[in-house]
Amino acid sequence: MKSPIVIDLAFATQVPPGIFQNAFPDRDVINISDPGNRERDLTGVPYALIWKQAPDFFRRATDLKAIFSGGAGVDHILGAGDLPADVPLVRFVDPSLTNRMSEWVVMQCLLHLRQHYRYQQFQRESRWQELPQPEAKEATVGIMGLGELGRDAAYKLKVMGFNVVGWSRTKKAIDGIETYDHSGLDAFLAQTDILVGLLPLTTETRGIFNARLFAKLRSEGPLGKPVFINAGRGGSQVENSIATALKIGILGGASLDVFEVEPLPKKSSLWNLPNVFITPHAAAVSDIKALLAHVARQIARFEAGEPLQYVVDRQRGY
Ligand code: NDP
Ligand code: OXD
Repeated sequence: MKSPIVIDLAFATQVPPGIFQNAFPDRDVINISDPGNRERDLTGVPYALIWKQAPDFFRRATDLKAIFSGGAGVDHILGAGDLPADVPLVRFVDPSLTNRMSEWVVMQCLLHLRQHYRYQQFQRESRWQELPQPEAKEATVGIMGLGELGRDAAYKLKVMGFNVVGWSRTKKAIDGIETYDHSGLDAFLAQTDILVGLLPLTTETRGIFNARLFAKLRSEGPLGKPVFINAGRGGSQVENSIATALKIGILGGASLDVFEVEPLPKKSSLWNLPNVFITPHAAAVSDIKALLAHVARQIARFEAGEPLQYVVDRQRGY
């Protein structure tokens, strides 16, 4: 048998039985969500696949050689005080995740472009009424975060006809898309009608989507007022500012998949504001088969002495 792997995925209770062992047929697989494994000794286990792991996880798994995140984001792991400093942390990058995210982003942009919220209201009132419908090319979508997800969303929005601009920490060259680096934020915002957040949560991005930023978006574009869409992390947005901006007309609408506190508390005013679409952190869920195949591939590379892919830069925080 090869070295064992411990799995502590918050969503493990919903996966089909046997799927973990099938993915690693030649290893002992310790699934923490199995009642028999709750107290298992994890010393000597070199690999961990985790998503919202137990608070004592790193105190128990003291001999890790590689840690795999169950998702693309790693803020949930980097925030653990007892995370071992020198163990590589690998995030999940896969077309199954990227495609799902782009589907969600394109759908939200189209819902706002085509005023779907109002048409749904009209339908409930059995009201036959047309609204002005700008074409995608008249609207500029600004994407904050041009990584694996942001770049794919940019291409697909472009295919739909949107004018797309992008902003990232370091300057990117993407065909047909005007890009800005960190210093170009204001110029980027000034032409953005639909702002899409696909940023990781770091000390730099925490609270970045706030009243000051919303006030810099293009205010008289084809949608009337700018729209804010976020599927990165809720910690990057200030929800009071979003609600206020919607109420006073700085923003004309929003689509939110991520929240400061999840699940979004029932008392949040965001649930009931007009032209707001809310999804429960479901824009791009990790496909379990694809995730396990990715981890198996990375372990095979590691054991063959090849470099791991998608290793998180701890300094940058993503
Ligand atoms: P990547 O690491 O590939 O890309 C991150 C992008 O953000 C890069 O372009 C990076 O810039 C940019 N960035 C980071 N920090 C800053 C900063 N301070 N200022 C400007 N730009 C910055 O991540 P992914 O695209 O794979 O994923 C992005 C995030 O999406 C994840 O971290 C996760 O939080 C979220 N996510 C949400 C899901 C959901 O279902 N809602 C599903 C999957 C992911 P640069 O290119 O210069 O490094
Ligand atoms: C992720 C997520 O980071 O689902 O993959 O949020």
